[in-house]
Parts: sequence; C-alpha cells; structure tokens
Amino acid sequence: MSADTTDSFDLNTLNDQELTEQVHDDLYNGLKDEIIAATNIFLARGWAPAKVLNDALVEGMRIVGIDFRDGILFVPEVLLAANAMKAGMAILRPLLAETGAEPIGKVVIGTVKGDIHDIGKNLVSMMLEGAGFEVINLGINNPVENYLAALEEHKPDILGMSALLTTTMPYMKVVIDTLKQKGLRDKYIVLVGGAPLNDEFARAIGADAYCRDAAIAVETAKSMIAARRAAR
Ligand code: B1M
Repeated sequence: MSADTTDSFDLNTLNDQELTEQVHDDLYNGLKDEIIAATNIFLARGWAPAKVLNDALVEGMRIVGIDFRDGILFVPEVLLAANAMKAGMAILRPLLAETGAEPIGKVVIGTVKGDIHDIGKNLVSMMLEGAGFEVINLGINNPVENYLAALEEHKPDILGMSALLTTTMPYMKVVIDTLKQKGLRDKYIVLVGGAPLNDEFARAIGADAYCRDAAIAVETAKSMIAARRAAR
C-alpha cells in the first residue's frame, strides 16, 4: 500500500473534517496502514503534530476506550486499534519532541516480580499513550529495584503496577512499602491493576486506585493528575 492511499479510495480526496472522522473509524477498525497514511496527509497539509495527535488519534482512541469499557469492543480489537495508534504515534513522537509539546503526564508501569503476564499491561500502556501520556513500560517480572530506578530516572507523575497471579499481587505492597520507607510514597500517584485485584486490595496495600481495565486506567490517571495539579 502506498503512503497516501487505501484499497478503496484515496484519503487525500477527503477534506480535513472528513479525514478526521475517517481516522476515528480507521482506528476503531485497527487499520494501521490507513492511520499512517492519514497522519502523513495531515502533516503535509500543515497540521501541527499536536493537533493531529489530539483531534485525530487521541479522539479516535477515546471512542475505542469507551466502547471497550462498555463491552462493545473486545481485547483483540482494542489491541489492533492500539497498534494502529502506535504507528501514527511513531510518526508524531519525534515531531512532538521538536515542538516541545508537553505530554499530559508521565507514567512508569510494569508487571511485578514473578509475573510474566503483559498483555493487559501493554494494552494499558498503549491506551495511556493514546490519551497523550508519556509511558515508560518496564516490561515484566520487575523487582522493587527496577521501579525505584525508573522513578528516579524518569520522575513520573504515576507509578502503575500490574499483576495477574494471586501469588504475585502481594508484591505490589512490597513496592509501596519500600516507597514509604524511603519517604517517596507521596511523590507519586500509585495505580494498580490486574484480573485478581479489586478496590479493597488496592486500599489495603496503600495504592491510590485500582483500575479494572485500560479505559478506567486512562480516566483514573487523567482525573488524579488533574486533582493533584489543582491541589498544588
Ligand atoms: Co496465565 N494465568 N499463567 N498465562 N493467564 C492466568 C492469569 C490465570 C487466571 C489462568 C487460569 O488459571 N484461569 C491463572 C492465574 C490463577 C491465579 O493466580 N489465581 C494463570 C496461571 C496460573 C499462569 C501460570 C502459573 C501457568 C503455569 O505455568 N502453570 C503461568 C504463570 C507464569 C508467571 O507469570 N510466572 C502463566 C502463564 C501464562 C502465559 C505465558 C501462557 C500467558 C501470558 C502471555 C503474556 O501475557 N504475554 C498467560 C495468559 C494469556 C493468561 C490468561 C489466559 C489471559 C491473561 C490476559 O492476557 N488477559 C489468564 C486468564 C484470564 O485472565 N482470563 C491467565 C487479557 C488482558 C487484556 O486482561 O491482563 O486482566 P488483563 O488486563 C486488563 C485489566 O486487568 C487491567 O487492564 C487490562 C486491560 O483491560 N490491568 C491494569 C492489567 N494490568 C493493569 C495495570 C494497571 C491498570 C490496569 O496499572 C495502572
């Protein structure tokens, strides 16, 4: 496929509004090549990278997130959408860095020690990126030292942890307790997620919130950052 056409029609023939709506549809349908083509067309038309990101891609992923939350879209479709989004982001990321557009917040996220499940955590990472966050994804099987090193290096707003096993979820408390011991706990919003967790567990270990799914993770991250900034 060429950089600016689809199988059915030339995206270049659409006006800006139509192309924006087309991007929302194409993201929803996980059409990576079309997202790459449309992103390049917007840039060629002189759109600022941040406008392409917010009006076309982020808005498209917002719609995906809502339908995922409401059970209209399922994991495979969201992964495809997130993958298409990532392809557009890959074009925009260096341009955004040049123009100095600020991400809406920074997140360090990883699956805890002893746990190699990463599909859900990666989905959360991609959805957060789609919402305009800068995400440092630490991968799987992270001991507390990895989290501490990443917090020190990247100075995020949010620490996210994922666990899919009942045997590994208690490790989240090890990380939070270590942050407390080092006097670092209040510097970060701590969000946790993973199928075996719940609100009560998150409260018991001293996290700020449990996120049932990726859409809720994005909403929680946005609202907690906004609240923290307002409080300051
Ligand atoms: Co595993 N596994 N697995 N597994 N596995 C489960 C979790 C299990 C429930 C299956 C079962 O028995 N029914 C079970 C756990 C039982 C328990 O602890 N109570 C289990 C087991 C036992 C194991 C092994 C021990 C099996 C073995 O070797 N005997 C082993 C463990 C290895 C280890 O980690 N040390 C193991 C291995 C594997 C595979 C490698 C084969 C593979 C993982 C591949 C990978 O991730 N790259 C795997 C898989 C795929 C699963 C199931 C089938 C699917 C998990 C998944 O990806 N779900 C799972 C059964 C199940 O959950 N139905 C199972 C889709 C994903 C999108 O959802 O991860 O829940 P989820 O993420 C959601 C939310 O939870 C939330 O948002 C996500 C998106 O909406 N979320 C967050 C997740 N992390 C978040 C972090 C946040 C916020 C939200 O931070 C802010």
